[in-house]
Amino acid sequence: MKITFCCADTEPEPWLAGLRAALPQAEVAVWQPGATPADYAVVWQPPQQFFDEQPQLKGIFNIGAGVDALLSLRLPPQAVVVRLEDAGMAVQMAEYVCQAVIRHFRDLEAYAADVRAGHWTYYKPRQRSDFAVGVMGLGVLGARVAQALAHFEFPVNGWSRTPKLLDGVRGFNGAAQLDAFLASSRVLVNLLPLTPDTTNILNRERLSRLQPGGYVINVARGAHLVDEDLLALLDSGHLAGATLDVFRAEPLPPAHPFWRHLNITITPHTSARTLRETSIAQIASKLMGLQRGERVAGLVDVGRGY
Ligand code: NDP
Ligand code: OXD
Repeated sequence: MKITFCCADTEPEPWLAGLRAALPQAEVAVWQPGATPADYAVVWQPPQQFFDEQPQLKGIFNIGAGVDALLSLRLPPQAVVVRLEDAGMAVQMAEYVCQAVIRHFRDLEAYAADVRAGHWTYYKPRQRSDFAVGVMGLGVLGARVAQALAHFEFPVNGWSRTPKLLDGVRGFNGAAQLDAFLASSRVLVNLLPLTPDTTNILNRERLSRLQPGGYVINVARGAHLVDEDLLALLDSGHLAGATLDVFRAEPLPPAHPFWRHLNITITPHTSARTLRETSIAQIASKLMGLQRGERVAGLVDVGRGY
């Protein structure tokens, strides 16, 4: 069995060593143009040429949860696409989102600025009941985030395509319930996959429906958010701020206004990192399952887009 590895921005050697250790029966090599055909591919944002040269692939393993970049390519039609499910990302996402919600709710940014200026100041505590958090996307990551927020006793709303029952989370689903979900939320957390249905979903019309003083946390994909609509709603005062981890262009271009906006906190697409060892163990286990002819978890529905 041959495995080809083609991952942008990823040091290949530790991955190759880990894959060889987990799958000793496999030949694992970094893809080069013109390389001999492989059975399986381990990829992150490969070029189209990679698939054009490998029409025989049986399975494609994406070393991330989101498959939007992969599905924008022409893939061999018979190959199954398998994504990472959690693999250590859910707890990271819960940490990141909870800290962003809590930093805003507890005015920690303002306290830090005051302390830097040598001021000993108090702000009036906010009411938790006024801080309903809406989580868009209740999949592997969104469900974990929603439950972590519920443990901090925030009122939590969740929105998904199909109905979901999660403890401590008021569920909304489908396009028909989106407005009600937004109107019930003050803080909005985006954990949707990027698909034709969700591109630009965080636009002026939708964000205006959040409760006044709304706060946006985008940890999914930059193309979910219409940047200028967010800026306009911050300027108008309808939104109080945003924490953004993902952007339409990454790295965020130096002239982009998000860099300098006082009410926007940015991080460089780091809210939930791919953890190599956990990911290799998951890929190896699913690959062996496929070899045995089993139906493995985490298969991407290419038509649906996630
Ligand atoms: P999942 O596929 O497990 O979950 C997706 C969720 O979105 C599901 O609940 C699904 O609904 C819902 N959904 C999809 N389309 C729609 C729609 N049109 N309307 C309403 N709900 C919809 O994904 P993950 O939780 O694993 O990951 C989510 C995203 O997080 C990834 O696609 C990726 O873009 C991003 N991500 C970002 C990272 C970062 O570092 N910033 C790291 C990892 C992931 P249903 O349950 O009904 O199918
Ligand atoms: C992912 C990501 O999709 O890191 O896993 O963005």
